[in-house]
Amino acid sequence: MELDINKLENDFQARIDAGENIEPKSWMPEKYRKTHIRQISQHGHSEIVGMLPEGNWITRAPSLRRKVGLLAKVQDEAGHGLYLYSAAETLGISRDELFHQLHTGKAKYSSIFNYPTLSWADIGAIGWLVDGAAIINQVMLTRTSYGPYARAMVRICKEESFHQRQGYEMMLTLCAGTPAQKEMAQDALNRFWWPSIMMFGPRDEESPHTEQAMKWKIKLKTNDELRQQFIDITVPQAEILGLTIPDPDLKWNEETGHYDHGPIDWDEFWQVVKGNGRCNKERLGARVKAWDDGEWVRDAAMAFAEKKEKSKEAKKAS
Ligand code: FAQ
Repeated sequence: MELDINKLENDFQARIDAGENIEPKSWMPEKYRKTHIRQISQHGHSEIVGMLPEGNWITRAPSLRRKVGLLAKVQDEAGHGLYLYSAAETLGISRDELFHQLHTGKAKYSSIFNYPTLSWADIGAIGWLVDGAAIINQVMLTRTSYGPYARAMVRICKEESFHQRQGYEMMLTLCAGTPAQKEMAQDALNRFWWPSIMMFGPRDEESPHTEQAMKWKIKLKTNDELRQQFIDITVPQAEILGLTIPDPDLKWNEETGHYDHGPIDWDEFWQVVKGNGRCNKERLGARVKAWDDGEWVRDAAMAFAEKKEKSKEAKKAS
């Protein structure tokens, strides 16, 4: 019997419109499957590459308490990467292929992780701003239409929210410290503000995927809507810290009920996305090295699993 593709597509869209989750064994258009592999894997890669800028400070954390907190945060990010890779695998792509795509530059990861972490205050700024931006994007994704992705996001959001508070508490401590500590916090904000608001992706009119993603309820809000939400929430937080957001055009707009902001340097964003940011080569190089160095561990694990399987079969046969 020939499958009526139009009917399948209409039924699929009707399920989405009715707010049903799509599960791995459900029929889905090939483009929906591919879009999810792209987005979920890029999200997973961001978590894994995102461990690098923070990992840079584990050995130099200023106290045992801060070191324990940072270690736990970086471990959480590894866990998020693993949930996300597992969710992507339900769409029929192997873990090896996912890594191959990252290592060859076919799959992207978030632009934000191509900026260097130059001082301890950057760790506070990443928790406050980068996790803060990630939560705004990810709370929406807990209601995305693909079941395994939506469920992974519920747990991830709880942990990200803790990370954001941890980062903000670091910033509060620095801002209540010596003038040099406050200056360090301001410098971190100066460097991480614009890259954080770029995390939400290109402007809506330059985002090729948004229209279809909204139709399929992969995205429930557009890049610009989420970016505005982040700015509106974060500006008062900066005021509490006594820090200045590095945007002279930033001002409250009574009419819209939102903050207006100055122009975003989209040329910088696309340069970073294309691989020309300050740390792109270093980040990718570190991941490729980790993969190569770990080859013997993967081989040993596979050999052990095969041996175990064979001895199970031999026992059954005897
Ligand atoms: N960086 O049409 P759109 C985290 C690409 S997790 C690099 O708008 P879409 C946790 C995009 O892929 C952070 N590339 O695309 C943490 C596409 O290129 P393609 C990651 C970007 O997919 C915290 C092209 O531009 N979060 O931070 C970026 O509808 C602290 C056109 O863009 C997620 O991945 C970018 N910023 O919307 C860890 C959330 N933006 O693929 C450690 C899930 C766009 O056609 C420490 N992802 N591009 O070659 C999403 O929500 C979406 O994929 C967007 C992009 C919103 C990122």
